[in-house]
Amino acid sequence: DDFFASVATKSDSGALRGDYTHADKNYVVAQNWAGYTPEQHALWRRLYERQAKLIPGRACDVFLDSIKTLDVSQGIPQFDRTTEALYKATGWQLVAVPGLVPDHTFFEHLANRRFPVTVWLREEHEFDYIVEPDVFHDFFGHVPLLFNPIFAEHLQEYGKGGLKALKLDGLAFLARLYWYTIEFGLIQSPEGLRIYGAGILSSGGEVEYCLRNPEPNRIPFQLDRVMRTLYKIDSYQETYFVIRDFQQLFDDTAPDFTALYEQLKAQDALPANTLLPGEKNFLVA
Ligand code: HBI
Ligand code: FE
Repeated sequence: DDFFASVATKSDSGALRGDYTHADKNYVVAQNWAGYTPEQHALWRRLYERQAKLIPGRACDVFLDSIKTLDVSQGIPQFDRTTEALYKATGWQLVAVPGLVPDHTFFEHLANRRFPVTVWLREEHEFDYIVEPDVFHDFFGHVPLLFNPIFAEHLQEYGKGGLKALKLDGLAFLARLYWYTIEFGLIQSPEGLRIYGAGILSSGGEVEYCLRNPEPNRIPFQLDRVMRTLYKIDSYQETYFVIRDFQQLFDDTAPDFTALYEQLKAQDALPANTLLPGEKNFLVA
């Protein structure tokens, strides 16, 4: 269907990884945890160890507390076991998926507090960089923050917003919001800027780059500015947006976006490296 055609053009290989033949109508599959090889668990451990060395003093406290509690350093986690703890904490469940799923399906899951987690793990040669989300990106990057009640609430609202955006032809704007927060967001802390974006937290090089390199912009989160700003999918970000706290993310994205989408459709998108006159640019520590 058009989903596979659209994603096939997006992904380099011209086809989707993952086995979609057993997926149900919500693209959910069995995780088949027993099917992972010792080599795959070893690769997970090496990915985990790489990130565990990088995140102290850089990831936000919510992430650091949650990843410790999750206790998944020894191998690829069993999603159902995590769901038991997660459901008690914030009412979210993990659902195993073969890989990228159609936008509508993705939003439908989020709107019902189900987070889709890819079942396959990258190959050895993708240790440093991978195009599509794999189980390490989805689980290590995204799952820890789902234990935070405010963030969990926001992500469900984001899912509901996605279903509305599809009807309003606002998906491109909403994807930028997702990109610059859930995937590449920074957050203020008393000790300085910290990371909450999954795309950064699951990557080897961007953890250091996003906080320390003088090159990229780091500007305060402002919804319309984020939704106007283009992003890079195959290099480090040229701009990071900084929230004060998760309450701000929830509050600022709570209103209906219909009028904002109409306003944005009448404006030019901004290049990823834009810094507008008067905009505050956080200095690197
Ligand atoms: N599917 N499994 C999966 N994971 C994602 O993060 C994902 C997706 N489908 C669509 C999508 N993300 C993005 O296009 C959203 O912004 C809609
Ligand atoms: Fe992601």
